[in-house]
Amino acid sequence: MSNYLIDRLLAPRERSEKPFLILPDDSVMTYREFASGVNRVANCLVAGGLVPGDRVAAQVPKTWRTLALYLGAVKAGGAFLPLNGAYTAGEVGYFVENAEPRFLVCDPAALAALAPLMPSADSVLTLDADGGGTLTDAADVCGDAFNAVPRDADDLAAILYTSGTTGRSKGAMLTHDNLWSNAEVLTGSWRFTEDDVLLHALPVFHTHGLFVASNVLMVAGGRMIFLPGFERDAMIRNLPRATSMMGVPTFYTRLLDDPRFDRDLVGHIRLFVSGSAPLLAETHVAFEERTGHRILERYGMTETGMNTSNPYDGDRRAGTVGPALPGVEIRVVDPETGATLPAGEIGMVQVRGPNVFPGYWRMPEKTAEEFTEDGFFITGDLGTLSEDDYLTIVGRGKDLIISGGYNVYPKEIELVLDALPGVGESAVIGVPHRDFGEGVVAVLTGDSPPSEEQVRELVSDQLARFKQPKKVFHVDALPRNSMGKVQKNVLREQYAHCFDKT
Ligand code: MLC
Ligand code: AMP
Repeated sequence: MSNYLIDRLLAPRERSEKPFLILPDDSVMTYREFASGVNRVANCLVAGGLVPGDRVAAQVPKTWRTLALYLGAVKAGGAFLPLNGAYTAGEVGYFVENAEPRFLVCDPAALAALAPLMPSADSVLTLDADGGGTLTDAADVCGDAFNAVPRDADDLAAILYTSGTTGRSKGAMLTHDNLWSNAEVLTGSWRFTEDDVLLHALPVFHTHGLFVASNVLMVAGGRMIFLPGFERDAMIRNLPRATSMMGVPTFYTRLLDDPRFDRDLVGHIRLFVSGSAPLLAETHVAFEERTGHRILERYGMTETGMNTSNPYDGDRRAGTVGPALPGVEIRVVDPETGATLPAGEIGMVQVRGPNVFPGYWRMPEKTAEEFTEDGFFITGDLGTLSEDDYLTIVGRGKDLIISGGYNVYPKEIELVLDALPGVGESAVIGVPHRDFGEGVVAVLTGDSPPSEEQVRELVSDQLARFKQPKKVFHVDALPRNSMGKVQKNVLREQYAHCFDKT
């Protein structure tokens, strides 16, 4: 047995002198140099006691070393567990308690707050925005050769946490083959080759930036302009030397807002991909008018990787997410009966394929609830298939807000708000936001509910900034239906324009 993912993703290029990463200071890192970095990390983790199956959690800034940590952990037989840098120590505490990682790698600035979460000082390492820290110190004195620890197609390669409708986050377990099969299919479907240069400005703690973007470029043998995040001037500066870009819709609306973003700037680009949140058809149209490019929209999830994609050749239809990718099955069913619906009817989207995860970490009941008997994953998204199998996502059966590509589950926020002094009850909704697609809004009842500013202050230890309500409203009572359920649709309508001037 070999290491399934590493053998396919990295091993073929381990000795290649071709460029892999163009770093923020414009220096170039070859595949060989990167693979050496991966090996040093793997050696360092094993020397520190990592055994196959152990988790390696990381809440670190985005640098090439973050990618090396991901693959170093996998090559050493472990599972990578990346965490959003915006999470508070309280939020990280839950993930650590739930996943029991062997190592937690964090920004040195967060060390004092996070170290107490781990059982011993030697299980905490640091990595900063310049690539320095105790992980780097330890890795740099390790050898740059490492025999990959054997791992099978069905072994765990990563755990990515997604919030749940009940407020408790669930760790989606992703296997070597989940990651490999999806990367291989996407590379072919989107025609990535070693001539490609991807402008990479997404975070690498989510499926989109970590697996879709980085894995695909490795499969193709292409290179990435690896930026620490989305910053408009850096995007404008780098677009002319890229052949492709992947982004959430906010990337596209922000670029369109910049007069420098025009046809000439993107003359060298062959492909723009959008996903993680709905791209408005009007953005698609405005983008084509400005640049001559039709954005290729695709649809995926943490639990499944990518499920559907508009075609590379052929009709990229605005407002749709395209047909199922090769090897992936999509069906739309009646949420009540489970019966497959004919084309044109709206129902629950279900997916099956090698990309679909085996389940949630240590939550067999939750896993069972979200799969059908014949092995389809119930996505929680509502959609409809056309006669020629293009999927359109029309809404969500799950109570979820997607803000700038980050998921926010209202229940998690409501549990925190309900516990604040002066609050009777709360309802959290997502309403249209020009920049983030949806913005988080809280509606509170109670004798003397806290103001918007007070809410942000009071929840700052418990909720990452992107989850905090950007607007807070006070009402005497929440609207309810005859069953006593809060009518969020009424609230969404009532506050639909509250961000219009933002
Ligand atoms: C930042 N802020 C956000 C936010 N991002 N608020 C709501 N939603 C967001 N997404 C807040 C900050 O807390 C801060 O608040 C203020 O906005 C400015 O912060 P910033 O750091 O300057 O923002 P910026 O760097 O511009 O970030 C915006 C962004 C970023 C859109 C570039 O959010 C981003 O990179 N999103 C991509 C998410 C992603 O990769 N999703 C993929 C999930 S995978 P304050 O109050 O402090 O001023 C997935 C599967 C699939 O879904 O299909 O791909
Ligand atoms: P996550 O849990 O972060 O992986 O988010 C997955 C969710 O993002 C999906 O269930 C969809 O609701 C949403 N999503 C991803 N891509 C798209 C898209 N292209 N259009 C609409 N929604 C999308």
